[in-house]
Amino acid sequence: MKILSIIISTLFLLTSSAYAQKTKPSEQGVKTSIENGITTATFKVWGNCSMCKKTIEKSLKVEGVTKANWNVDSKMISVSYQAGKITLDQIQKNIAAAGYDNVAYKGNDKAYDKLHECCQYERKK
Ligand SMILES: [Cu+2]
Repeated sequence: MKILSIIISTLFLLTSSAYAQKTKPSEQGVKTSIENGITTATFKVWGNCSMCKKTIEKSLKVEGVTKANWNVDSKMISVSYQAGKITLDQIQKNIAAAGYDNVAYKGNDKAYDKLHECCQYERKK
């Protein structure tokens, strides 16, 4: 009986830690897939126009990111990266530092204020 309770508590710990990982803020509202060692994450980034697209994508011209494409219409970004070189969290921080709200972080206010008038999108609530 003691062994059984150890097994049950181990299972409980495993499932609860798996649950905790799934609900990390940086991973909420993010779809990821891995192919040939490259992770691709898709998530929402608030923004308006093609100038926003340039700014958002420029914030991801960093080591480890192999591709970044923000869609003006759907406001979804698709980022491909090498998980050993950069984390999803860092990617989302870079976008926020450029002034853009995203699923995990609110955009930096000073950077937002410096954006072109047409780029001052309606902020995430
Ligand atoms: Cu814009």
